[in-house]
Amino acid sequence: KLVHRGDSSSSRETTGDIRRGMDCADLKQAIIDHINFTQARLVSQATLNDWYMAVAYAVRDRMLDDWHVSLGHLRNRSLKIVSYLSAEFLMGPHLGNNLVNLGIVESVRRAVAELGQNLDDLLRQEEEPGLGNGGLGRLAACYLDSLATLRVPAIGYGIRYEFGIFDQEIRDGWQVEITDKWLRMGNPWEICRPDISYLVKLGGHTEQYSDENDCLRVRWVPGKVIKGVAYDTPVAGYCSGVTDLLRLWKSEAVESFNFQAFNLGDYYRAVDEKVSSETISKVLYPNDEPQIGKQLRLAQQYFFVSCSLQDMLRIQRLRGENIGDLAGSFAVQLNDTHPSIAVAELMRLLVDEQMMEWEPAWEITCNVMAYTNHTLLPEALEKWPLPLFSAMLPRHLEIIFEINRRFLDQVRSASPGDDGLAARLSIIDEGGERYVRMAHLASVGSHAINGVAALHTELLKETVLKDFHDLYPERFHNVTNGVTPRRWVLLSNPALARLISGKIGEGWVTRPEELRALEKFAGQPAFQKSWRKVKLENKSILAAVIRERTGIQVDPASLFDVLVKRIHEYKRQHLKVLHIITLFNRIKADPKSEVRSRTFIFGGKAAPGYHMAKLIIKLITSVGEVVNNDPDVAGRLKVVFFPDFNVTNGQLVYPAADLSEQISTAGKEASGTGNMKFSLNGALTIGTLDGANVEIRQEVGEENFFLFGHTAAEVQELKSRGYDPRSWYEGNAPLRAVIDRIAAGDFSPGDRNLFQPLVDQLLGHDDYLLLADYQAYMDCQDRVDAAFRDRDAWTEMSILNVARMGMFSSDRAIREYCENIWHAPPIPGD
Ligand code: BZD
Repeated sequence: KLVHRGDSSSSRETTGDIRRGMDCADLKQAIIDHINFTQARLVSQATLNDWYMAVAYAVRDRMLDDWHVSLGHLRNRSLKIVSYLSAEFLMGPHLGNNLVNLGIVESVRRAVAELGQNLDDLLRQEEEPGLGNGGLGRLAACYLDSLATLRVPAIGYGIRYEFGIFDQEIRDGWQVEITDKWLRMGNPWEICRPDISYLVKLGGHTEQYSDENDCLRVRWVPGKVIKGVAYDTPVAGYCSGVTDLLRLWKSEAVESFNFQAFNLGDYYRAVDEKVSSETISKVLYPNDEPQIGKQLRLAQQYFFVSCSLQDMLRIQRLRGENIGDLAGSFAVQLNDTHPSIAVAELMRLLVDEQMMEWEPAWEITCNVMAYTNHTLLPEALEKWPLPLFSAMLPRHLEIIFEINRRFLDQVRSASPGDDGLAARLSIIDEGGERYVRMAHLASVGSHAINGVAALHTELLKETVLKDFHDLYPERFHNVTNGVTPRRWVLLSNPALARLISGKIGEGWVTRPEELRALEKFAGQPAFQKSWRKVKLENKSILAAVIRERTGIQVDPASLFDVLVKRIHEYKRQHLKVLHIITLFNRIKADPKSEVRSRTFIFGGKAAPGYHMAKLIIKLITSVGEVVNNDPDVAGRLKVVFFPDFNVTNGQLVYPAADLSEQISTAGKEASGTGNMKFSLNGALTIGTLDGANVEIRQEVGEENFFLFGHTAAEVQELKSRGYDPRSWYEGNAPLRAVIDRIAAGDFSPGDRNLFQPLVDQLLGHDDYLLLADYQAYMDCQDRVDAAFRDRDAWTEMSILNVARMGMFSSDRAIREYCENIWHAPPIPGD
């Protein structure tokens, strides 16, 4: 008879000792067992991937005890569960992070070494789960890390895309998209839970009927039903003893649904049905703004929201609690409007399925939901054409009409006669073709609405959601974004982490305000020297990778000037190009002119349908081609486009930067989080007063930040006066020379028309005011050059940046959400 090895008699049931051992001998045995019994290989036959998988499983085993305990807390009625609903979780590679958070990097490194392998090789073997586009998805991942670290019971709910964000290759200077087959070699971190699955209806129509109390109710008769199956990934906190849950849904066909078709011999229709059901979670849309009104995208959103809410209702029952008390058990955070259909879906579940009355259901919904806005760009605000919406979600449209009717009644009675106001607030856009405005749905159905940086929240209140702010001022909050110092320093920059901890201890990892203690060493020559040494090593590592991936040789002693983020006109990668060409022109005019040695590193993906963004990539690589090979430049300037910027590559790039470029048009970047990762790794920032740059500059001190450009208010003012880019072009000789060079085909030999659309955009509209900020940017870059010449002063500024970045830890952000929005306390310590 088999005996359960663990302890199930005590209150703390465990898996037993056998797979928990953390010493070297235990780890070695565990790894070998997984090679033999999980990978089914002899050690002598094991591939690098087998070794990676075996180590991953051995580590995962060691996460399970904490996980079981943490999952047990989900049933603890005195604890509120945070449900973070997000269409994207950009987690980055798991192995390294889990080693860091479990505190077993060194013991696993040694065990692996004694088995004849190198841990770094195994870490490189992991294909990162790219289940997000950029900042928004990565923010969700940082927040899960902080939730677990702060011991808050939490579930991240999302979609298990079979294909994540595409891999980017650069061919002939252009971006080429390659499908991301991240599951090809298996995913050792996820656990499929076929027993946790829900049915999701789509399409069809609704019917009215009378229930047993003769109440009129509505039934949704779907055109199609699919199934969502849970795939769970443990998310370990940093030395916190808590492991939270990332639950991603995969869509499948309902076996019996189309039995009819099978029986009728219509086998092919049944097969089609299966394929189309599985399509829903097949691929991540690679659109980071503007919004695309694709039907499948709405199906994805509804699919994961419905599964997640049904799962929460199941957990509520497991807790032995009433559905009516849902708001005491769960705080649901809507990560942008992508999951905002949750407002209507929860109403449907409560009213149609739990047979609740409208008013109490609405009160629960509003108390449960909270909404984070991540963009002010009008073209990025989600809205769905009514015909598309009602064809897929007929019942939800009825519910939204009813929510809207009641809401607008209130508005009208508060402001009688103001029809304009009602039209502006309405969830339905009726000015022409009709749309459902998802930001309005989220705002009406949430008790809290937040922006992601101070400036962004203010602008949100003044512009996009002004009428909502006038109506519900108390709903508005600011929670400035943050990033986890575990992945973004401890894991990615171990040398810097060691240097810091050697000086001030390790407390900063969870209490980053302790970094302030570095201030007193900022001017100390010996410490500065060690600081520079770390940076130089990181730059050398990056230089080697750049060489390997692009063939370009760069000098680690040069200033590493880095701009990595999604490619978008508002982020102004092409303003950086104007700077490079300006320097190039100075050299061409006088080859002996003093131009400091710089390496310009770009990285980022362009949405596949965003032609201007793709052309900007081509411009960068084309300018690089000319500048890098020009004899007069003589290696002083190097331009690199680092292909396939993702979390893994970010971990290489941020620690190696001297200068962080945060140059978006003021008022356009909601927050930015790359800006924080750079500064936390000792890069100085050149930036506009946009997003979180404003607060970063406040924290690190204006003397340690290179500021330039028009403010958000000045941008508005310029535009309202009628901005004329051509006059800025004509009034500035160096600027004219730069644009003329692009237009003349100097970077596109044989094709003078190649960059014409870019030139036309700049001279004709220049929506993002590059020309208006050009001179200020050049002047500021000259100040950067001068500052970099004084190595000690630069190093001091770099140290002060790190010392003062504490507030940008995602732990601080999560504490604010917990206190001000979720009212969710941590699990009490053991
Ligand atoms: O969210 C970004 C903002 O642009 C940043 O300013 C901000 O720092 C981060 C986190 O708050 N937004 C996105 O990343 N948006 C997307 O990735 C996205 C994805 C799908 C559809 C629309 C937008």
